[in-house]
Order: sequence, then C-alpha cells, then structure tokens
Amino acid sequence: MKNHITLGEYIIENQKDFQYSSGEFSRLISSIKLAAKVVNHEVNKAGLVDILGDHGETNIQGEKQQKLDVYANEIFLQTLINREIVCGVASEEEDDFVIIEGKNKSHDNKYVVLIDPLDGSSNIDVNVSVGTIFSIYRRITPLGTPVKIEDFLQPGNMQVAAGYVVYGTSTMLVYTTGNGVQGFTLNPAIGVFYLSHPNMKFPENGNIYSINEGYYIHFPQGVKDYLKYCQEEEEDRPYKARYIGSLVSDFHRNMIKGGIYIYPTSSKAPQGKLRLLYECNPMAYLAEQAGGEAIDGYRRILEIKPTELHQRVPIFVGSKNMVNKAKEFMVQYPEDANY
Ligand code: AHM
Ligand code: MG
Repeated sequence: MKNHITLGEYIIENQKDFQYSSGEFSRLISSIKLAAKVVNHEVNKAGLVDILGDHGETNIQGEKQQKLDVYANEIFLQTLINREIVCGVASEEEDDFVIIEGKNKSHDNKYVVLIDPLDGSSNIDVNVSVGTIFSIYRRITPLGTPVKIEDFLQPGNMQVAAGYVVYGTSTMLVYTTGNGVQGFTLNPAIGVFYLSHPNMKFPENGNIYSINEGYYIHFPQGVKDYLKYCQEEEEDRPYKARYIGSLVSDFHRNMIKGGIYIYPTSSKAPQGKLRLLYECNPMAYLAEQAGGEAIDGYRRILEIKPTELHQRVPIFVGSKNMVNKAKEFMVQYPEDANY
C-alpha cells in the first residue's frame, strides 16, 4: 500500500529545510493547521445555518451568531495566542497589530504572523470557495521586548514562510518555507491533511487570465492593451477568462493549470484593492517558489518596502511568461507606475 505522508509528518521530516529550524516553527505551522480545521468545519456548515435557525440571532447557548470572517479571525488569533508561539499578529480584520506575551509576560517568541483570515468572504453566501492567507516573518526588534510596527512592515522577501488554505470542493493547505511549494489535502472524515501536491509549479506558459473585467473602463491603458492581447486570435490565443472573485481559488487554479491573476489599479481603486501584507506578499512568495512571478505591473512585489499595515498594491501574479508579457505592456506607460 502506498505510504501517505501527513502534514504533521512532513513538517517534522523537513525541519532541516527551514533555515531557522526550531521546534517553535513546527508548532507554529501546527497551530495554523488546527485553526484551519476549525474554520473549515464552520465554513462547510455555513449553508445549514438558516435551517438550524440561529442566523443573525442568539443561539442556544445565548451566543450571537457571528459572521464567518469575524469567526475565522478569532479562531486564528486565539489559536496563535493560546499556544504562545508568536510574539505578534496582524490581521486584515484588525485595525492594529496585536502584541502577544509569552509565558510570564515575556516577549521571547521569534515570529510574527500576518493573516487574512477569510479572504473572499462575500462568496460564502453563494457556496463559492474562500480561503485563509498567512505570512510569517522573524521579528527584527530585540527578543524580550514587545513587538513594534517595524516587525510587521518588512518587505516580502524577508518572509520565512507563507501559505494559504482553500476551503473548496476539498480543503487544502498549501505552503512554502522557501524550498518549493507543498500542497496538502484534508481528509475530513479523520481531520488529517495528506501531502497530495508535492512541489507545486506554475506552468511557464498558461492560457487563463483572471481579472474583474467589469471594471475595464477604469483600468490603466497598459492593462487594457494586455487584455486586448489576451483576446486576440493567434495560435495559442484567445486565452480563457476565469474569475472566481476569491484570490486564493483563482491563484490555486492558475498555479495548477497555468494562468495570470491581475488586480490592477483603477480610477476607482487608485492603489488597487488587495493588501500588500496580508494578500500580495504571501501570494508573491508562493508564486516565486512555484516558478512563477509577481509584480505590481513594474516592480517585484517582494521588494516593495511597506509603509503601513493595510497598504494596498496592484498585483499581476502567475505563470512567468504571462506576467512578463503583461509587464511589457505596462512599461509602455511609465507614468502609471506611480500609483
Ligand atoms: P476581501 O479581502 O475583502 O475578501 O477582498 C479580496 C477579494 C479577493 O479574494 C478577490 O480576488 C477580490 O477581492 C475580488 O474583488 P472584486 O470583487 O473587486 O473583483
Ligand atoms: Mg482579503
């Protein structure tokens, strides 16, 4: 019988791949794994809430039914806080970062986690996949002191790990520690993630483009020109358009099949929509680790120096040749690089 590797086993066996190998890091990934399972359970029964009768009301324990994104935020934060593994967390759902004290009010933990607990959450009501995105850095302020904003405002190329969970037709946890991208699928019957997609790679070329074309009129000219290119009749074109509206799912599909995901600036969203720290950096790190690329149209996402926690940037991410082709169109309009 084939020997199936679980996520737990994989983490232990590959600790050496992680440059700052320590039990602390394994515990950190394990706590994300645990929170992912809890959120998965809740996301999967979302459709039942109305029949069970507690939607928007107090439930039988007198607790108010929460929105799932708020719930996911609390689960991830609580899991990381309870296990005392990280010194701070920043979340798309929180205005400010959270300082986490270790045992005896010490501040001796090394890692900070940045998280988008439930990305694409408006899709839940219509039974479409959503995801969790996470990003891990080593703190830069001295151990023993409370974390500061600069621990969170590190450029993406300082990430030590990043990943996502996609709550889809099956639930997967996909992550990198800088040695390629590994994908694990949850067996919901027994609550165990198994390595199902070892060493995931973006095909160098692809034929899928993912963008909200409804905003076409508001896009910069470089994006309009690239879209025209995607739609031209050539040997390998027109490309297929696929847009779920859930970054994690669109990215996941494009990584498997080959494609590009774009959320550009627009006259409506002059900095783009997606957040550099919670969405773009982790996806850019995964993309590069899978042989793909991620740019803001002009520059590598991972080299952008963040200036604020909830900063937004435009993003073009996916198969290498597709991202580079899009860049060729963007650089024709250098004035749009200053968004
Ligand atoms: P969110 O963090 O508020 O959920 O927004 C992020 C989501 C992405 O998952 C998705 O790709 C994008 O927003 C869709 O935005 P739009 O509806 O503008 O196309
Ligand atoms: Mg989000």
